[in-house]
Amino acid sequence: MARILITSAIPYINGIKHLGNLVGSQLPADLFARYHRARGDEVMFLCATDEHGTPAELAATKAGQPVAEYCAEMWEVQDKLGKGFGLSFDHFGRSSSDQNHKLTQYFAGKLADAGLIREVDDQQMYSNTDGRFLPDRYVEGTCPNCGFEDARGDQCDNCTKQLDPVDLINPRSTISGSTDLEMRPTKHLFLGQSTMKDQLEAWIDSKNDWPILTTSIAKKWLNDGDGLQDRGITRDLDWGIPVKRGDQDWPGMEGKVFYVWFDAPIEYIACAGEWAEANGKAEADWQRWWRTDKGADDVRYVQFMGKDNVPFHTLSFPATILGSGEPWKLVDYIKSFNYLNYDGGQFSTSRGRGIFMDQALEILPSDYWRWWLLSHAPESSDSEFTWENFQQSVNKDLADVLGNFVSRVTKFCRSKFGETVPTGGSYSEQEEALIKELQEKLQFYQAHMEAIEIRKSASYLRAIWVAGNEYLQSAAPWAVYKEDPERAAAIVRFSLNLIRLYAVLSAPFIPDASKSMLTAMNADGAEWPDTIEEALGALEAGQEFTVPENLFRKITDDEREEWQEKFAGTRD
Ligand code: B3M
Ligand code: ZN
Repeated sequence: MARILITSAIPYINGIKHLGNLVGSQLPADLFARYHRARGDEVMFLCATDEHGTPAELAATKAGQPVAEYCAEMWEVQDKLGKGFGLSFDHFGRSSSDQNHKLTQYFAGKLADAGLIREVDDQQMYSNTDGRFLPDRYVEGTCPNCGFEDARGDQCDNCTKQLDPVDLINPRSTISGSTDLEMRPTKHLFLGQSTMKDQLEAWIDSKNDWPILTTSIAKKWLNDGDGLQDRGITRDLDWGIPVKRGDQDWPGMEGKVFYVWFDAPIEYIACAGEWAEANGKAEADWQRWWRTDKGADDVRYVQFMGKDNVPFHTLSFPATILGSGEPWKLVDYIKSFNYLNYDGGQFSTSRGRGIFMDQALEILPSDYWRWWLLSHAPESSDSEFTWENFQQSVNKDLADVLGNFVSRVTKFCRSKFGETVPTGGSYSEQEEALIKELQEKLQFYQAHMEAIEIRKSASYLRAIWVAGNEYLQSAAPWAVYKEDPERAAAIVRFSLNLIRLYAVLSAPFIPDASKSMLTAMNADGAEWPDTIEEALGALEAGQEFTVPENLFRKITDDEREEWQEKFAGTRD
């Protein structure tokens, strides 16, 4: 039994996430977690809300709420939507937790002890109109790297370059729009990641199995311009984790907080502490996932994220971990994603463009979305959501192939043999051939799931469904029944077993439909098959089953047009 630690990038608290966010981290991480649990591995799957920094403050101001209250409410909303999409986190934490406050301050203390933190008399952007410093997203302007005009002070969304507000061309305040900005002196802490360049580069070079998307972004910023730059890890903001050195005050840093990108990845660790507290576990129970001196040496740690988050996870966070000089678990594999676009443009939270998690669940159950999103995951390039493609995939894969198979088999059996697995007859070379075919496909399906090749996994799962449909079509028990009811009984028995098999294999992608199939087959708790042959003998003659409700319905052309129109504009 392997032990697998899985984290999804923690979504900013500033509003409901769109489907592009979902498919770039939380959903594929959930697929991987469900798969490994089904294979009998011990899994710890963690996610949380990212509650600090300018995104939280700006959103709270817009909502007219105190930021702490805004975050508490939005955590509830995101938690509920995550559950609605079947995201099976072991814990959904908050980066504002006590655990993260303590651990972030602890890491800062360790890094300072190691001589990796410098106090810098810095210049920061100050807005005369707003009467305050403007860190990170409080400033927007033109990206010096690619010329994108709406680059944010912390990062360019277009080219992923990490920025400082001072780098922007034609900077403006996002609070007031004012361009009456000046540089004012202020003191900040800088993490000396430049001194760790060689160590980081050697570590990244040792990861020759990582996706090219991950390593290419890491290498790009590792060797950008003058190489890896030291990063400011504190900010002049009210909301956040107060700057401390362990539990000691940090003279000169009063009233300042850590930079959100310093504390957010530390929340991956703190979240395990929150999990322990919420479940009455001991410190050792979470440390065995995170400390290599406390049992985490045999853990495989996999992270999921969108490509814009890669620099922070390949460079900044490892610098924190390595720099601490302590035996914290480093990531083993980083699965990163390109962007999902929406109907000819980009999904956009700030412009409310696209489909958001709450809206998606209002129109269709989560399995429909999970299937489409995962089977179209933007792995090797950006991909695009269109309503035509969504309608086509749902109607074909889910309704015509899988749903129709289940419905035909169970309804035919009920009408001819009743709601029990029929007795009699024997299997022929048709069944043997299918067993062989499915055994091969299963091997590929498993191999792609292990390798986190999501589209390929989906296409093998689809092929497994299709093979059953083709078998049913050619075995044609409804035709055979007239001449040879015993043989028809054998075909139906075999097909009912296929439903049980499909339920098990499909569960990571479409957990709700899988549950319905298992319940209908009276097979709750069915386990991942060792061999197809064995699995297809699990339901024995005489066992009762029920005909499930239609698993999937088709999306009509009228609905497609209606939704296309409804989601053409922007939400408020
Ligand atoms: N909250 C960015 C995002 O939601 C950021 C990820 C943090 S992961 C430690 O895309
Ligand atoms: Zn740029």
